[in-house]
Amino acid sequence: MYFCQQSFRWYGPNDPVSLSDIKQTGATGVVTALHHIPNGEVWTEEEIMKRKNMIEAAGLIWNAVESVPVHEHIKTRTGNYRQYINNYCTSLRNLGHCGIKVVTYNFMPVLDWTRTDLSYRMPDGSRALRFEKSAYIAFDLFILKREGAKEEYTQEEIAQAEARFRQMTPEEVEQLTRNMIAGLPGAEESFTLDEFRRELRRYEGISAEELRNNLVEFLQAVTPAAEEAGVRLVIHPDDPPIPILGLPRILSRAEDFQALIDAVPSQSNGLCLCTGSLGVSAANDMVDWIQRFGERIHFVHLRNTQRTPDGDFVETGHLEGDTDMYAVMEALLKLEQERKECIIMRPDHGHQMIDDLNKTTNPGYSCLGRLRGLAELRGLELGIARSIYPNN
Ligand code: DNO
Repeated sequence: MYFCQQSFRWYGPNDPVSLSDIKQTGATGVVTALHHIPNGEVWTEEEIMKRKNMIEAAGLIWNAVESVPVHEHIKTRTGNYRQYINNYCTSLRNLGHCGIKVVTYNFMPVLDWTRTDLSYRMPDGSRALRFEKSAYIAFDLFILKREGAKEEYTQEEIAQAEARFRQMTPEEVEQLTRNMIAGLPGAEESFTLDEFRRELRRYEGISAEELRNNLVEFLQAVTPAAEEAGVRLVIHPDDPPIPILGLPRILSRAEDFQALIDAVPSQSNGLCLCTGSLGVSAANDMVDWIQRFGERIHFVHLRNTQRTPDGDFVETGHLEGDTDMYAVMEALLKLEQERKECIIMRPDHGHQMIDDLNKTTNPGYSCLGRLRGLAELRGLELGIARSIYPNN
């Protein structure tokens, strides 16, 4: 019987969650990155092995990289992008040699992932991440003051955002600004407002079409190295799957991923199925994605969200929310039996709860919330497995 490879994300030696904490969650795999290496530079075998040995000394396995970041010059095909692509190939070869065979990346311009509130109080007293549309539009129009932004919203949206902005204290404005652009964990860059405006300018005139072409050219250049090294690249979808600050978005819908595999059929062109990111859009049916793209899915982030009719969403518990986690887990288990392969899975995000409420934690990546998520998911998996495959 093939089960998910239960894993936990680790931000490296500076993570307040230690490897021994992770060992106690029941996870067997660790998902990490060499966050100290600047974007675009080569990950040497020496640095990779240092990290790998550290993880193995704790009785765990480094099973996926999340992420080898794609330099902005590659996304925009400007500046030193050729050199960065070569470096990317070298990093993939080095990872492959060291036995790390799944590499996550994303192609979201400037921002990796976006929320307006990192400490939203849930009814049970825990804290969750949330995206509030009016606060987001207020940031765009009245804090960032992005040129041309007004044309992208309806009169009603603008009026609501204005009312929301008027209610904010200066501290709330500062907090919102920080949440939006100061870099959430995993995003390797953080910006001041002026730097951020400069970054946005890089994308002026770059349409979604052009960004997609740049992604295809990137993949055409790196998949041969990945194949040779036995590495499967998995793209992380847009989080959230809606246009952000006028930037082009190219991985929000099933058609987007279909277009990508049509353009670059290499088996190393895979998907990181993130149910929390994709599930924000009602158009994305996660079971359908699993059935449709099953052979390309090499890494799964399980997380849940609850949408409101106004376009807000909050990160709920893993088994609550709009995504039917039972159906997702059942589809995944069936896929694993068909493929005769265990797929790497991690509980994505979790609430800040219990003792973690008094600690400084990486938003979304405190220990206890994710431990709860993992415990629920592994119980769900075992329950489904026993009921549909009673003889195993
Ligand atoms: C957020 C994560 C992202 C993800 C990257 C992958 O919690 O899902 O930071 O790691 O987008 O490249």
